[in-house]
Amino acid sequence: MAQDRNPIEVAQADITTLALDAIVNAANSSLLGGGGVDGAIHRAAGPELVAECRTLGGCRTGEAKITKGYRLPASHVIHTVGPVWREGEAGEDEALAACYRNSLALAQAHGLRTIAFPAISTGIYGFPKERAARIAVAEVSRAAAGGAFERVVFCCFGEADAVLYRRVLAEGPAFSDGWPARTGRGTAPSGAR
Ligand code: AR6
Repeated sequence: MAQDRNPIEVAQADITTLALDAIVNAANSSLLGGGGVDGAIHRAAGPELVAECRTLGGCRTGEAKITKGYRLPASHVIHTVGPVWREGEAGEDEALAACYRNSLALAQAHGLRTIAFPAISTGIYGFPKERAARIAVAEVSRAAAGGAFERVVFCCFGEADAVLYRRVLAEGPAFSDGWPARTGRGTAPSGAR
């Protein structure tokens, strides 16, 4: 389907206030709640959320699972588990990319067209923020290029994160497979293709 407008945007907000088809939760593998954005989402959704999460059997790093949104303005929550940062030597980049890919695929499989992401892994899990933003922008740009989404929001909690995401988006996604070079958008890494 042709895309009339760029569906990707940056918002500075508390993700629990967004009325979209889905918000993404940066969860842990138990899916039973925690601190950070996970705690905020569970508090705002109410106890029905953890009750549904208990039926899901947890979630492995990089994977994603979906629940209803209960008392949230968002109709669904997509729970994904980001990698804990270990100096970049334990496959963290690929695991983080998988969080975005699997969350978007799950949304698409459920016919959800508006979705917001927090900056997964960049809080308690310690993933460097700019490196994470580049991975997020690359994966979201790739998925959104197919026209499956009306809105994909990078929901930043602080102003510095919003500034970072706007800059990374303006620079364009860079893929190791040279994808932007094929479409003439963004900057392919030198030597790609
Ligand atoms: N809305 C949007 N973004 C938020 C909000 C909010 N209400 N609250 C925090 N952030 P974190 P992680 C941002 O620590 O690093 C939990 O205990 C925050 O500023 O929530 O993936 C889980 O149960 C940061 O940019 O998630 C796991 O154990 C981003 O959300 C662990 O933390 C992610 O920070 C996951 O750690």
